[in-house]
Amino acid sequence: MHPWLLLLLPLHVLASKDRLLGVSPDLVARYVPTKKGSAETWQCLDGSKTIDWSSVNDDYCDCTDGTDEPGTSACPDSRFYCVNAGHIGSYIPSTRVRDGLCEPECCDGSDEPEGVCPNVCKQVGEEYRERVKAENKLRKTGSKIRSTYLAFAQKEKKRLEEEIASSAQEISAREKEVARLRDLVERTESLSAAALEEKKSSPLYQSLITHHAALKSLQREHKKHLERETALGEILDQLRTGYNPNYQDMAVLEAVRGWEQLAGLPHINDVGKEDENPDELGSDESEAASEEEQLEEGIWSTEQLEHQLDDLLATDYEGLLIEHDKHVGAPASPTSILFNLSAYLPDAVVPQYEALRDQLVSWLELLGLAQSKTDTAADTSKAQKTLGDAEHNLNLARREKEDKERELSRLFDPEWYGPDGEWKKLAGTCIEKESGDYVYEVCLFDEARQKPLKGGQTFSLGKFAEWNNAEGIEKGSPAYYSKQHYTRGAKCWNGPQRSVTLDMSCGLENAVLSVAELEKCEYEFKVTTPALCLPLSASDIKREEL
Ligand code: MAN
Repeated sequence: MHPWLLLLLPLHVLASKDRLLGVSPDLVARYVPTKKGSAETWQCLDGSKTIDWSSVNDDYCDCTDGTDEPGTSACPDSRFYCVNAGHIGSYIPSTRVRDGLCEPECCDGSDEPEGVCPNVCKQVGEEYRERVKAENKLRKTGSKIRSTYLAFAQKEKKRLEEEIASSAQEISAREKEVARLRDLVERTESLSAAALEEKKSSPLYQSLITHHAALKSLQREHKKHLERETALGEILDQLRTGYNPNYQDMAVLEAVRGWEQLAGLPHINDVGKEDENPDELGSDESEAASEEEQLEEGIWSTEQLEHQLDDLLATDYEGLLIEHDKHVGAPASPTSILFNLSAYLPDAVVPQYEALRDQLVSWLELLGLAQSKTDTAADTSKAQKTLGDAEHNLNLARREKEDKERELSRLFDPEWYGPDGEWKKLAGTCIEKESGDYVYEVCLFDEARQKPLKGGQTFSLGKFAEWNNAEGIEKGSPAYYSKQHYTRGAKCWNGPQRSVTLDMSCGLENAVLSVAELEKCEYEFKVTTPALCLPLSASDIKREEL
């Protein structure tokens, strides 16, 4: 309450001015005694008790709610109101009343006995008003810049909406194109399959297939014979090592001798004697070598037959057929006559003829009545490539549209660019500050970095995560937008991942004022921005006056 308001109070109240010490202006009207004859009584504010008016502010706590002692420290948990005439009134806990200390909140010194604390409210009030004035001036100018941010958001909304609409059109055109190309690929593929079937009926291909079948049969028979030979060899080996020479059975002896000769084995009776006559062995070896078959050029050796025949039989004959076509030239297509005709025409009409021809061919191709002059396999892969490219472009257009939709949804989202989109203008704006051995940079809504001045690794200090997440902070309130958190930066050696908190306030420029590493790898940037310069309200302007 202004001091002159006291003049309006009834006389009996003025007389008991001390009773009103520490009472806030909104409660003054309730500190009035009730008169009954010469007695004056008063009721505690919670209505729990009626006491003598003289007991108010008598430094003894009577009321359970402590309201009888607004100007002393007698009741715990009560508040003392400093009038602070010339400045702004404020409360202090009553425990700080008459403790011999001058409270900065009580510039009038009313919490202490007269003469203890000087009344400095005039000077404090003037300084305060100057400060408020400067702050208001800053906000006034800053809010003009801020309003351009709001206008920017509106333009962005329009731009994004238009771009999304045109993206949607582009996507639908691309979808149709993809569908058309997919159909074309399917048709080309079936055409190409039919053409392949046709080519397969060529005598050369048929003969190749017959050769393949014969070779495969021979391979099977060959394998069978080899197995048979091995089995017979085992039988004869048993006979050779197990027969009784004393029986002089000539048929057995001849069979053994015959087998030994065929298999290149020494006679069983001579086994173990080779060491005594090394010369003989040497001559055997040279004989064996000289017996090596001399193969005609191109004829396969046993080795090759064993190891390469399977590969040969696994040949892709259809692939060969397509390759073969390329070597010998594609068969004449229904359109080929059109291509050869120009050679017979007078030079003057050739360009018009060629233009007409190309148009006609493309119509025929479109209608599926003609194949292009290149071969069908090449057509298929060309069509597939065109389809692949079209699908890729469609996906790109879809992704672009999704990005724009995401950006639009963030535009007026309180958790992103604010309810008025005031922060959108700053998305991606990079501001920096040199501090110590580093330049600290933050690209708003993106990432913060620590760049060493003397060379070395730049560390990410984190990516934009959220606005002020402290407990009790209301989403969308000015306090909410006073802090931004950037988290999950480069891991600190033996510590957490680096992170930054931007502590932001109204300023005419987007700037980093200072940087501090409050805890190891936890940084705080003091930042100013016009986005926080809210337009002045009537009460803000009033604060300048008193
Ligand atoms: C680097 C910088 C410092 C940080 C240390 C932690 O030197 O990122 O800010 O304190 O790493 O090891």
